[in-house]
Amino acid sequence: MDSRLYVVTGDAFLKGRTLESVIRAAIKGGADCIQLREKDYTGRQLLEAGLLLRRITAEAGVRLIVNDRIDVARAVDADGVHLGQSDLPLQAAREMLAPGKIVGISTHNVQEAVEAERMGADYIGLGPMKPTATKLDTEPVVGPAGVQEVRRHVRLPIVAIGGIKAEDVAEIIQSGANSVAVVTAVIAADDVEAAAKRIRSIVDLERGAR
Ligand code: TZP
Ligand code: MG
Repeated sequence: MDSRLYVVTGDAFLKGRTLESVIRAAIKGGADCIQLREKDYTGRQLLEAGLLLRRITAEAGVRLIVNDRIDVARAVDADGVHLGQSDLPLQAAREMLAPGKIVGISTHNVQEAVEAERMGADYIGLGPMKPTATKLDTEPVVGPAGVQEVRRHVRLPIVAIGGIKAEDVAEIIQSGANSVAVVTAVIAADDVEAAAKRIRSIVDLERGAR
């Protein structure tokens, strides 16, 4: 599952704007994968947000991934799910999802990354790249050095995450990540489209250079 700019939702950062307007702007700026991640939503709220995101991502030809909830992913016909180390195992997700759906796994070290690849993940999230206030229970910082190390052991697409700002992106891609995933760098930006565009252009530039 190749992506270049993977934007993860966070409704605490919408600043009174609608989810629809912010995600449309992110897509316009170059986001090519959107993850619905709202830890405090009820099932019904997730379904509603998922249906909205499915409509706008389908229109734009952008992927939609649902965090944690395989049931919600199925209900909104998302392209896949993103699962953490404590969520349902990859095999269970495969059994519940239609063939061809994407399963991404959060990883924090070489061992988890190798295991995710062995189990047949479509991509790995790897992080955190830097300290972040967006997720409170993060593992220790892995950083670009961690990306380099994991790159030596897996062939899977690596989506770097955690504390990433535009100025960090070049080094992360140079270290072997395929893509960057961000919440605040795009969602909390005053100009969401411009923020997405800036990050996307750095990813494109650095990927072209290798
Ligand atoms: N998983 C690891 S760090 C993180 C997630 C969801 C939060 C990333 O948010 P931000 O604002 O891009 O640091
Ligand atoms: Mg999870």
